[in-house]
Amino acid sequence: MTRTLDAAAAAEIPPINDRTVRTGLDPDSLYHAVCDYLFYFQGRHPATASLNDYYLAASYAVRDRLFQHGVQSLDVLIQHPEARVVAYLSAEFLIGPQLGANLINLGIYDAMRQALSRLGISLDALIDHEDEPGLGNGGLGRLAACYLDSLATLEVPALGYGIRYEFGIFEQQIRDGWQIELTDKWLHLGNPWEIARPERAVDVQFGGYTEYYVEESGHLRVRWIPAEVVRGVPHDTPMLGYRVDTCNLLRLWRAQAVQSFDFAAFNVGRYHEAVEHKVTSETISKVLYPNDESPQGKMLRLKQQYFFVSCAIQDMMRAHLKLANGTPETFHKRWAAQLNDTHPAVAVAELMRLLLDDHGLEWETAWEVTQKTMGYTNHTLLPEALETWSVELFGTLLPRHLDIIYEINRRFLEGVRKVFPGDTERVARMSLIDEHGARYVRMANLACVGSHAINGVAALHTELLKRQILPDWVAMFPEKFCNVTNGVTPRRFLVLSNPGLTRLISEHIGENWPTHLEALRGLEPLVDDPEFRRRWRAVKRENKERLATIVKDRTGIVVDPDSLFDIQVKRIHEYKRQHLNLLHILTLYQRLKANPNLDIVPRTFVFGGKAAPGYYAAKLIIKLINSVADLINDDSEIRGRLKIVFVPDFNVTAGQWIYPAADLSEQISTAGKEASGTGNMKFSLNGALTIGTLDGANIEIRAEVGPENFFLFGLTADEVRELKARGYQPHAIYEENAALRGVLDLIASGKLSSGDPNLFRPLVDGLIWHDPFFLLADYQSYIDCQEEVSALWRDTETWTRKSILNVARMGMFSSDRSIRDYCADVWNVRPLGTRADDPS
Ligand code: 26Q
Repeated sequence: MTRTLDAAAAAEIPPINDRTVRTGLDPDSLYHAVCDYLFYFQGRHPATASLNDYYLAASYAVRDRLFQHGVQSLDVLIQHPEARVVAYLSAEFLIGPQLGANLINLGIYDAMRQALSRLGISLDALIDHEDEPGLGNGGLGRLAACYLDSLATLEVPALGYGIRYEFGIFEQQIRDGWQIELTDKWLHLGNPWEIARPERAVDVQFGGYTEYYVEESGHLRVRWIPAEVVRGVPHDTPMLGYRVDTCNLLRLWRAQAVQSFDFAAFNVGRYHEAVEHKVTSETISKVLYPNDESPQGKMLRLKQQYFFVSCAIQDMMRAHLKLANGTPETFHKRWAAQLNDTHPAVAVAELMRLLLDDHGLEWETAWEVTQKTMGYTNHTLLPEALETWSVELFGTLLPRHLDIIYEINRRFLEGVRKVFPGDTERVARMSLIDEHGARYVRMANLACVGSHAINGVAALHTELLKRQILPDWVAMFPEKFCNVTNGVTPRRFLVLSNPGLTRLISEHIGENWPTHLEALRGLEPLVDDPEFRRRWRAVKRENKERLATIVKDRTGIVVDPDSLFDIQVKRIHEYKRQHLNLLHILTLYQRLKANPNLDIVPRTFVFGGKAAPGYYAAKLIIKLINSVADLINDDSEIRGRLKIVFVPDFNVTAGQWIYPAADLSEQISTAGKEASGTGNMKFSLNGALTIGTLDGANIEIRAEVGPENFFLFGLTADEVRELKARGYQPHAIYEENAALRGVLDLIASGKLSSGDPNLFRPLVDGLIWHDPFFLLADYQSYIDCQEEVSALWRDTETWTRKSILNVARMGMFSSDRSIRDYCADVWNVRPLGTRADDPS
């Protein structure tokens, strides 16, 4: 790293932008590159190589071209020690399959297709073969991945830091209508995209106790004597931007025992004990916790959080001191760290510890550096999702950090008391420690106090965050708050996944729109062109046929591509109200049973999503979806006019063929509960119309596409609050609304659950007597709105116009816009292009 080459040796190094068999982008170079890998790296002959062999060979060939850019980007960073680098700290990165996305970003999709066809191999087959790394639960993890794509595309130097889980999110299967979880084995055929960097490993300490000692200089210092040390080994995955030279890194840490073997124990025959330490150390990066939104206070989860945060901060400090010749006092000038929710919030205490204990800074200086480094993004309004850790557990695992948190708290609360004298309740609310009964460390408060910026993920969410969750913090630090509405990458969620629409769009408005998504506005005048509308429908039709084929393969259910594809895919949660969707389906069913010749719009209802394994109510909703499917799909009286499909194992890959095939996007959460949503953006970007509540980013989507192009229903967040305050009585609605009563009675009757007539009773009783997510309150409004959907569907031309306008007006939901907002409002960083020709 610090070695210097003499001038002659340096002159001999081939230029990194050389085009050779390892780097050429034409079909011929790619063909030779794939063959080289097959022969010399994998030891295979093309004639006998398996699909996996070809997948690996093509991926390695692509990876060479990524590394070429990666080395260049690193060089640019070394040349610019003054540049600020973003560290995106996240317990989850749901990056999706890499081969197709990298080919798109490199601009060699067609070249690779041609290269492979010379070998008789279909590129599509290789792309479909890739198992995605499921290193996240849902929205938060996928957002982190979209942001890495945009950071590189905007040529902002950045690293993603997280955990290399050996087992990501479980694979979902459906048996007898119930969700079954199988372990994810994403690594079983090898991962060609990552490269391990054992030489950059760092050690992480746990447990033990702290000691005070006096330095030679007379300063009182603290020493942490840990009980356990675990090694973190970084595994790097290159993250290339779209058609640029910037290639950033996703650096994920794997836990490794410092000592693989205890010889003392082995030699006396205690074989199990000899490897026990190795096993427990390495458990840290074994498995992703599959529950989003309702954290449990498990020691292992806190170990995971501290493990990757400590690895990241140490790695950043090392780079700062060595590569950039920096000092600990200037850490914040080099690094902007973003906390993706509270999961990495212990970074505040870890950076303080490094600065105080390892580098000897004074408290005030260390605190200033820390605050200037950190930004905190909140992703939830659900009170049960706010992370806390019992003080006892926290202190057992991280004794030094607990001391530091106490000291941060002492100084901070002193400040609060000065600003609000006598307001002891406020002090109790803002304290980093919850002292109502058992004591807990409040991670959101730690993140707030340790950051210079706090943001929500959609306009409404930021407003509610300020009003409901953090009003005390707004009163004290109004300048810290800002909104950054989420976005999605149009490269993966349009260019890669919807090639038909991509071609049609580019034919009319040119090819710049994937990085200048506002340019989609250029489609607006085309709504008046009947031929364009016809072609628009032809693309959608093709995408629906593709989905119909996959649905048939996976579930055996035959669906009609001419029907309205009405789709809800997302994690299963009561607040997301998949069961409200079911109430609509059953309402249509009962209408048809009462009047078999009723003229209704044929619909295919598609559901997908995972339930947290311990969340019974969510699992029961999955069972109910499948029971409704069984009841309706084969009912001869329905004559195929309603079809219900639950697509198992919804993930990034499945999303890529589902979003392009949707006519209607279901975004029906209880207003005030969904922080933002990002699936809503992916659907709309692919030409689906949305039926939705005024929740999360739906509000901004509706404002952008125009209220006339969005199906709105339901109570607003304020109305929900008022109704709750007045005393909500769902039972009264049940009594008054005959159709609703009919549907709920049907569910409770046992007709949907022949094996167990009482199966769905708790669900129905919950709705009639409690209904915490206001399904009954929104039922009629939803049904009426769905009537409008059906009426509009019959007017094909008007529907198509609205579909085009949705796409044309999605510009603001590119994650490029989100990243520009973060750069300007949170990180104060500017792009550091390897090509300085495109300042936008
Ligand atoms: C925390 C502690 C212990 C175990 C698990 C967790 C945990 C894990 C994942 C808590 C929450 C999550 C994920 C939350 C999430 O995905 N939130 C979603 O974030 C999206 C991106 O901002 C938003 O669009 C969604 O509205 C929000 O629900």
